[in-house]
Amino acid sequence: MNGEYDTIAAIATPPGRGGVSIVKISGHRSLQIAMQIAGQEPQVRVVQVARFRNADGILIDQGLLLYFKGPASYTGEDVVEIHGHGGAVVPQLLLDCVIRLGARHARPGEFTERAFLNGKLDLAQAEAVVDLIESRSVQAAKMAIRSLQGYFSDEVRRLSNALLDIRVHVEGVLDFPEEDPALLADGAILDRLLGTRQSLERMLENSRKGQLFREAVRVVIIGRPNVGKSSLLNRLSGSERAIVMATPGTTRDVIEQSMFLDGLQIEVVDTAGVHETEDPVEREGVRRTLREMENADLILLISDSDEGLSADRRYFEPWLDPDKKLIQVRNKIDLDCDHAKRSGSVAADRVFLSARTGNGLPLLMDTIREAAGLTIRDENVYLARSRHIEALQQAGYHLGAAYAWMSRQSSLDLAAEELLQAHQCLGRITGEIHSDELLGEIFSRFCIGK
Ligand SMILES: Nc1nc2c(ncn2[C@@H]2O[C@H](COP(=O)(O)OP(=O)(O)OP(=O)(O)O)[C@@H](O)[C@H]2O)c(=O)[nH]1
Ligand SMILES: [Mg+2]
Repeated sequence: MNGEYDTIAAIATPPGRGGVSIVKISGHRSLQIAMQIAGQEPQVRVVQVARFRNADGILIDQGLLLYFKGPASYTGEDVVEIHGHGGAVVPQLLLDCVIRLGARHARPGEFTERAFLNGKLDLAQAEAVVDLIESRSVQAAKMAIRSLQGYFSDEVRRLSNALLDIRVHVEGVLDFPEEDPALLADGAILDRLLGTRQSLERMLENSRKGQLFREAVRVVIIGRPNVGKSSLLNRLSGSERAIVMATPGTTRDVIEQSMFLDGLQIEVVDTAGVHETEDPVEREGVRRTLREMENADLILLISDSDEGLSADRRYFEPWLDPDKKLIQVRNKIDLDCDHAKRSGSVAADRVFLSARTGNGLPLLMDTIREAAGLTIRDENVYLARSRHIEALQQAGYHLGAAYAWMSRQSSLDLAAEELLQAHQCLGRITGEIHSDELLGEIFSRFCIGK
């Protein structure tokens, strides 16, 4: 592929102050440009110390030079990396030199796009590159690196190959019906189709689970005034983020705090206590609380007495969405020695704790993890994107239709068409089938220099 595309360049490190910056060049002119700037011939895969000069021979910087000869490089083309000093000026001067010597500015994601076009990565792997860079939790990063290594794509390909086998059979019967009439009648091919469909459903389920990890889980704390909502936010986040006072009506606005729970990012939201009031500021606070409840992935309803557990549930009932997960929390158990003793117990979705002492907090963490579906330790859960899930869903739909036609032993040609459609859906995930628009949409979301 070398020589097919023009030569591109970009600063691959983030802007601003920093010890080191990297200017990356990819394309058939990379080596020549590097030689002109460094005044020496780079050795393949050898780190060399070099002085970098502009076209007038003026020294700009000194640093390291690295050369990967295509196709054994990230993009599959000749790639040179110039490692210079960081900061606002030097990397830009180096890039200007490279551009003057015949490269052009790379678009966002263009290096990875070339890696895809040159067959170094498939499309799902290329997407994993940006997922890894943008991962917001340790779990998400782990899933992204697994996808980058090809585990997700391998699974898609396994399904795709199984489908191809079935298609070959069906097409064979269509072409030579007289030669092998028993081929479909014995049910073996139908069983295989069913098996493939089940594998696809499993993969879809695991992809849906993984989607949870793409964004932070929003946990909204609600309750009547003064029950200890702000105290709980502070305790969960280990900060003094919210004001805590003995006076009811202390919190009037929505307060958000980001935190990590076992490497997973959650957004904890403290709200104003809900009650009837004529105070316009408090009324606005209550309105905002109710709005936050709509945006929540998970709601923590706090009460500060045993009676409150049922009474508050009834009070909030009109605003509770039955499809939304709810955990009821009985706070202030330190004031009640019976409860303090059994802080480790949990009745259904009720947790007993003290925001003041921290007693019972680990149990709340476990319950949050469980309720938000974050207890997944399954290696096969994928950080899938919506487009992957849609493609899997469509493939499942076509397989269902193919099964229906085949089990009736009629309209085999329609079954073959459905199988072809399903096969193409899978091909779109890994990019075997792609359009320029799709590539544009995927790679434009990358950062420049990747
Ligand atoms: N003993 C005890 N007191 C608590 C506990 N949690 C909170 N409090 C006290 O309860 C009072 C109210 O606490 P906040 O956290 O401000 O309650 P809130 O629900 O945010 O109150 P508003 O914002 O006014 O709705 C404060 O005096 C806290 O010190 C607890 O676990 N035990
Ligand atoms: Mg408060």
